[in-house]
Amino acid sequence: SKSVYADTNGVPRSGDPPRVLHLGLTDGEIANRVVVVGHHSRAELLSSFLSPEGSEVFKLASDRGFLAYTGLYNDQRLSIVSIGMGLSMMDFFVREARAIVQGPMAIVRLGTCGCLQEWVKVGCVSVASAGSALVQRNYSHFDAPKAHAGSEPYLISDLCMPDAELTALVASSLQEALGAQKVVEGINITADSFYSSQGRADPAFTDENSVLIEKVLQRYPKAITMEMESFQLFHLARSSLPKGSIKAAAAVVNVANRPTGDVVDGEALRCAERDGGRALLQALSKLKL
Ligand code: R1P
Ligand code: URA
Repeated sequence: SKSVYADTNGVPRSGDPPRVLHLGLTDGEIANRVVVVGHHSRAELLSSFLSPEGSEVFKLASDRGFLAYTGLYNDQRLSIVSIGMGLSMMDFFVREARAIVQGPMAIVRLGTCGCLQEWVKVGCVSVASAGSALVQRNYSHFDAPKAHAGSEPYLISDLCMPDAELTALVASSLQEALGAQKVVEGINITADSFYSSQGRADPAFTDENSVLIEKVLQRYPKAITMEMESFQLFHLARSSLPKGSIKAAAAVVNVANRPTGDVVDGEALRCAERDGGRALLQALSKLKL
């Protein structure tokens, strides 16, 4: 009988042509240059800037929640992929995309985030030029408190850096498109939850996170943004083989100012996604790969 998939100890594929399991894509269906986003509506919005290679822009929605578009921008082949949320989805995306693309890759994330600095207005876009750190719930601290007495409830990692050249292109392209006053550069914090490890209060769980944001800012006073994927993208890009074969950068729209409680309105978010996203397509199309 036909197996569900082959190569279970590697990067499994199924079907004919053989498709990677979760993205549902096969060789050549996405480009070496990718804008990766969290929300399908953001991907759809940006896909309107692509022109088709054939009769229409390539589009594929996988049964695991990924949505990919491939077409041309400035005569360069480019993809826009929506992955959903969190460290695992970014891991699925980077690994399975790497498996179906030949040669060097450049990946830029366009996300949304909460903002840790009072002075950064909602609707601004922040570039993680100074790197990203991961904040993880320390599971053993909660599950085996006696064995782990005195341990920290949250683990804060060292910084992981993006590709400097791609990041500089992304920052200058965003400044040109949005105006310099709308673009901020600094450190990103990626968290493994929207809730506990982002310091949100939830009376339904034991989280021990009332001083978490304070601790993060003590270690990284220039931390500006908090979201859920950029660190994983940078980490996997740096771990890719041959070394340096994936270049990564990340920009995020500030949708919520945590110190002031301000939140962005729908129209301002849509504008930042549209104009910011187009700026990222522009930056990617100019990069020498
Ligand atoms: C949480 O609401 C989601 O929004 C942010 C976070 O990283 C997380 O994925 O980014 P996206 O809007 O790109 O999904
Ligand atoms: N996305 C996040 O992960 N956190 C926020 O506060 C807003 C968007």
